[in-house]
Amino acid sequence: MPRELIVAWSRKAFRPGRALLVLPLLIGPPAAARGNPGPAAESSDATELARAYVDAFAEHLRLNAENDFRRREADRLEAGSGDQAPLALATIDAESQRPLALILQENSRPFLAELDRAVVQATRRLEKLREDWLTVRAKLYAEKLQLYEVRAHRRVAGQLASLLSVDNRWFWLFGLVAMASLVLVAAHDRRHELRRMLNGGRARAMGVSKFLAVMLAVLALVTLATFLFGDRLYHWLLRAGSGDELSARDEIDVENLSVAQSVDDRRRKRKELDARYEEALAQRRRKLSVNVPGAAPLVEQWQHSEEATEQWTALTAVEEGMAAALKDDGKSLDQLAHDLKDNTAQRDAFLRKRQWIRGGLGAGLLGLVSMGGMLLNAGLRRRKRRTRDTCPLCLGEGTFEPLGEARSAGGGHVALDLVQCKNVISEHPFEECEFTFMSIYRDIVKLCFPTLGIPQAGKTHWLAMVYRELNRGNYPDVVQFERIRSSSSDKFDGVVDEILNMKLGPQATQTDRIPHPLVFNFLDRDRWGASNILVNIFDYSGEVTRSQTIDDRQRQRALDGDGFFFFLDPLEPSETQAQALAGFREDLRRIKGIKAGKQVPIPVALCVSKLDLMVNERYADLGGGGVVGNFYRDLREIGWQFDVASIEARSRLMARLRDTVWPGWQIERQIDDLFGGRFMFFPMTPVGLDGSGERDLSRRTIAPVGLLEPLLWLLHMNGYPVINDQ
Ligand SMILES: Nc1nc2c(ncn2[C@@H]2O[C@H](COP(=O)(O)OP(=O)(O)OP(=O)(O)O)[C@@H](O)[C@H]2O)c(=O)[nH]1
Ligand SMILES: [Mg+2]
Ligand SMILES: [Zn+2]
Repeated sequence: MPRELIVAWSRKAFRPGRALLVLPLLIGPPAAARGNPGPAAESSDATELARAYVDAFAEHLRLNAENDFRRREADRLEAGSGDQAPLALATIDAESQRPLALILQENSRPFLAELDRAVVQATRRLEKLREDWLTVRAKLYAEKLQLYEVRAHRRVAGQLASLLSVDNRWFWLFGLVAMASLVLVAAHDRRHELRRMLNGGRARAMGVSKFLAVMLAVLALVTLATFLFGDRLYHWLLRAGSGDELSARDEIDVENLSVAQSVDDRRRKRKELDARYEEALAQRRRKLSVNVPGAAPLVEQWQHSEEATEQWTALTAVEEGMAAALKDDGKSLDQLAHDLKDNTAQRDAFLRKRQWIRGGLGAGLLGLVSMGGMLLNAGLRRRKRRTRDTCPLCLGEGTFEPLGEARSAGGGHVALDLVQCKNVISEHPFEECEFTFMSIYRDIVKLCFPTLGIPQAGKTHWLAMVYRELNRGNYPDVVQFERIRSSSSDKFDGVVDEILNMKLGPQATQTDRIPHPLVFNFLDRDRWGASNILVNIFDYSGEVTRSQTIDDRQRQRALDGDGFFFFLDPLEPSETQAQALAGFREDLRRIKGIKAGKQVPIPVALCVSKLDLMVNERYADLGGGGVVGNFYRDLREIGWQFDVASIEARSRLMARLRDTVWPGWQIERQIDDLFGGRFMFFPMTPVGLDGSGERDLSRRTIAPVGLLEPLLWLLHMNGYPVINDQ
């Protein structure tokens, strides 16, 4: 996607009104989720239960009959009685054996055929009976379950339970989807805050997003429960609400369980019996298969009749048992129908109430999501208003006044409205903020980064060179900086000119008023939508850090930033600087109202400038070797790339050199507790490393290194992804 498109999209797509677009999602569910409210709602459940019961019951009857049959047969066979025909055959003379066997076989055939037919018929009858019974039983269960529900619904807990019943799960799901969409919108809008949090910072103004996230979690939990546990949860709640020992559903389950158990029981018995029965059969077969021609088919016939008889016996037993059970169930059903008739009014009330509950649930979820949407909308609007009305210089709110009709009058130019902050900073002498800028920038989010550090640490020189580099487009591809003209940009044009052309270092920065910030229009290339913000860099005088107290307005304003450039001067001993850092830490804690042990989640870039002048210091060995020489060499090896790894490597290298430059000053320990590890050393020089040691700028080639890293890092820590993570 071309960048213009991304930018246009990111600006347009998140007008707060769009957040409400997710609402229609919720209007879908009633139609989708409207089930039949009558007994049919449970009937599939009841049918399942009934089928389980009927099948188990039939199995139980069958096993019972078969077991009986096998026991009897085993007894009989072991006693030696039974079909003696083949045995008798053996006693007859050889010639008559074959014809006689044939006659016997023929005689038995009609009986066997009759038996087979009876089995087939009984099977068919049984199938029909099973269907009938299943219908009755399913109906019985459905009525039972509903009667129980009707009764349980008289209590509040029962009504609450139906919120979670399976037929409402689509409501929950759609509610969840709608809420999730809201949370996504909120998360996208607050992505910088989220990243700031991930980077260890504290996100501001996340109230609404947190509320939405909690709602989402609750909805997700309920939805998951209704989908996973379905009616089990509902019945459990019904029972808990009605205070019964067993719910109707439990009773049914118990009944089913007991039949299933007796089936298991019979199966186990059957196994013992089978061993005995098979043995008796085998013995019998051996006895019969005497060496008589034609006896084999007789034995087979006998065995067939044995099996068919068993089957028939079992079928009749099942049929009888089932018929009796069906009759019983019919009676129970009549009774139940009677009960239900007595409860008609209640039942109607129950059905109506359930409809109302469902309607209420839908309305509740709709309300919840609309409320979330409205809160989100209001939050977005509030923030927008605050951004629009806050002066980046004095932080006054609602103090802008239009300026500039006078300017636009002549020349036919397009009028670019200016606004000016009329905030009164002090009464004696009377002073107004007077910060002036174009009104088109009012709506853009502004980040403020002050420069701190003792006088002459190199703040102004650094900022001037940063300004020059950014103006010349020397920044990484993933970002874009655009200068915005202001009084301070004019001033810095002059400073840059002095440094480069007149080869003069900057003048000491004055403390007469809060410095006007150097403003850059910054654009990142966030893949979730590019962001456009104004970066305000305030160049404070070193006096603000060294000698001002917390009562000074300048110091107060200087400590109110989204990140700090704290300059450390390697040419100055540690005492003053350690004190300045301690004072900074203490006053920041006081201004932000942070108790001891708590952290301010603001990043601090510890900028160590004047790298090139370290060679003249006492700690450096003459001739360029030693610690400082090694440091230069290692720096060169690491290089000056803009990625996390090399920024960290340079910071580590600087931390190692710290003990040489400022023996005994535990910088990291001094600030770690307050900033919770959100600091980094940035070795740099706005002049360059060639010709190290030479103070006269006219004899130096200007080749600055490490200028932009601290700025990019502060932006990165504020949630604008500009540094490569690999
Ligand atoms: N050689 C060299 N000189 C530097 C470097 N950084 C700053 N300087 C010089 O150090 C002197 C002080 O720099 P400034 O930028 O004015 O210091 P500052 O921190 O703004 O000082 P105040 O405004 O008084 O707080 C100037 O003469 C700079 O030219 C550097 O990296 N190398
Ligand atoms: Mg300065
Ligand atoms: Zn102002």
